[in-house]
Amino acid sequence: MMALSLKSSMAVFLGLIVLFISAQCNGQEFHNCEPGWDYFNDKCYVSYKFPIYTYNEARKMCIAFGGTLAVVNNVEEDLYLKGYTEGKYNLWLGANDIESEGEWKWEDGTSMTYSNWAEAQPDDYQTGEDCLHILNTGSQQWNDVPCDIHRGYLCEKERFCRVVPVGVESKEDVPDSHITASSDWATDHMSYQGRLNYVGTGSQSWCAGKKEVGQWLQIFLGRDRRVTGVATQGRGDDGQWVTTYRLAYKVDGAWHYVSNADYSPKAFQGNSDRNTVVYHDLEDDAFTTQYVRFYPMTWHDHVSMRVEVYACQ
Ligand SMILES: [Ca+2]
Ligand SMILES: [Ca+2]
Ligand SMILES: [Ca+2]
Repeated sequence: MMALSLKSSMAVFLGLIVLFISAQCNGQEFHNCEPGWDYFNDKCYVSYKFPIYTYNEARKMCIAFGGTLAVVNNVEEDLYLKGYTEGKYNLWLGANDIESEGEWKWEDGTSMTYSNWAEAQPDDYQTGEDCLHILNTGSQQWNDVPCDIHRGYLCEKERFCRVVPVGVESKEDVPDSHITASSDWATDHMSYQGRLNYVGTGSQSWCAGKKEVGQWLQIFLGRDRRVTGVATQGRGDDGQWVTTYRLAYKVDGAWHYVSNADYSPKAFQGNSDRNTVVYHDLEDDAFTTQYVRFYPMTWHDHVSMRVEVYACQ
């Protein structure tokens, strides 16, 4: 009896672990590389081939893109990166020995465990050569060259984006003051009641003050976030919901719609009942912003909705 109960508690314990792990996995979604970036071995790469950047300028470009100059970790990656030279472009890679002559360090702070120097390199030739480029000729091996000459470059960045709700529902990073609207129906039908799954006092959703196109519900994210998805829901305590909407975001003071290929604003399918959550993965339409707006275009009975925004953690 003892043995059996021990065994069954073990089974429950293991079952819980499995549940926990699968919940963890279901809570994450992984995105591939952004448009313009190439995927290889779980990383994303982009190149700029024309020789107009110093090492430091190229370095800054890659950082601005959210990555670093390419850090070559192994022979597979090295072989892959050679392809970008096309046999004619010398490209910066992310390593230098600026700090201490002869001690090569990658841009991610790691020391150089894998290397593929061309014969007689690195030679710190003449006035000194402290930056690494991949040679366009021969076997496309590596050479140290002066950091202020002009080259193209290779950037690398992480592929994965762990998608999480920004906190409209949980209120964690989105206080009431971050949820605003073009208009509100009444003091108990406010924008901040537009949180996904809101069931508090007043209407169980934001209700616009006007049943008109042009109304919006805005979420201020508090900082730049890579927005990858949105979800909407109808009004919980009444038969009102938004059936289609547009999505806009602010960059450098200007609003942009998420658009179709012909630049017309994309129409997102909204809701068809009070409580079902309709989620949209933005995929290649993902954008980086601090402000997201939902613009209801069509609705059932009233412009009423609850929302969540999803972004890379
Ligand atoms: Ca790498
Ligand atoms: Ca050197
Ligand atoms: Ca050299």
